[in-house]
Amino acid sequence: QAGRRLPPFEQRLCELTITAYEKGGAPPLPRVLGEVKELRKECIECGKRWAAECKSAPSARAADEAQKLGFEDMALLADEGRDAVGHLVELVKNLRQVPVVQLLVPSVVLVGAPNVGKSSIVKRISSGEPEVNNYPFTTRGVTVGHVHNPDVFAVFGKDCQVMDTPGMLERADDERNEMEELTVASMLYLPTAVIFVMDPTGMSGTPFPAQRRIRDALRERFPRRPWVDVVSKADAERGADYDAELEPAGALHVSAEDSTNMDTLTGRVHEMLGEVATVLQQRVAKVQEEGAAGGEA
Ligand SMILES: Nc1nc2c(ncn2[C@@H]2O[C@H](COP(=O)(O)OP(=O)(O)OP(=O)(O)O)[C@@H](O)[C@H]2O)c(=O)[nH]1
Ligand SMILES: [Mg+2]
Repeated sequence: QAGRRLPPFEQRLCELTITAYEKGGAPPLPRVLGEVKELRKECIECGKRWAAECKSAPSARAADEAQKLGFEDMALLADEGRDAVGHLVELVKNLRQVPVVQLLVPSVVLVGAPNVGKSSIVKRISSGEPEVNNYPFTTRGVTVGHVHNPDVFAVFGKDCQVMDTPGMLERADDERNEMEELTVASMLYLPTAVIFVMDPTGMSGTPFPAQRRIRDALRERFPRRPWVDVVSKADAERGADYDAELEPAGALHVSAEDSTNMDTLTGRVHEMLGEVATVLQQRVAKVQEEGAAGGEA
């Protein structure tokens, strides 16, 4: 319920956390909430009943006795509801672990199959030491760093975010697991540019042609996003399934290991952040205008 008042990205994170909690064997949230609501009602009724009993007791001693029985009754009720309340408490713990990302600063996300070198690139292009965010619904940490862009800073008063995503696998959208849902949600709801990373070495475990198909499917879904294609691990040998023909046009060959083309990539990142900032500024202005118009009406 409350989730519906959150910004869409955070709403999605809540949903994914709840889904993962239910998948872990907990009963469905609506049932838990129903049980807790019922328990609350019963507790209030029980309390009122015994309070009335105390009030109309013929003697102080009888009132004491009624109070004692009332407490026992309440304790029984609380015991009956222990499981439901326990589930709710556990879920709240999980929700509190969801990391907070800035929703209104220009960001760059690195997307690609698992193990292609995304986090290594985040580390190379971030200023300072990136943090690792852990989401309750995926076992993969998400590396979050920052890039200082003076123009963006002048407008937003904040550094831009650079983060990797938990990775994409090749399969249909309706089969995506939570780690992929998080990747898609980041792109859908955050003001992002994209660095798509493909690993040509065969070390990542996803064949090069499959990586290209993942890339094309995503590009088709987000055709206007500021985007740069990157082929990683330029310092290493190409794998058997690598085919130069399968590289997206204009792909940048980089290495986090020996810094090949890291400066060029950083330059591209700043350009893209500028583009994202422009779009974001327009969006913020529009929301403010609508807010002002709403206020006058
Ligand atoms: N030779 C070489 N190896 C690299 C390079 N970048 C990353 N690696 C290696 O590739 C592996 C995966 O790198 P990560 O940066 O963790 O990849 P990732 O895409 O973030 O992986 P996940 O978060 O697990 O999906 C690690 O063993 C790295 O050491 C590179 O430029 N050259
Ligand atoms: Mg990573």
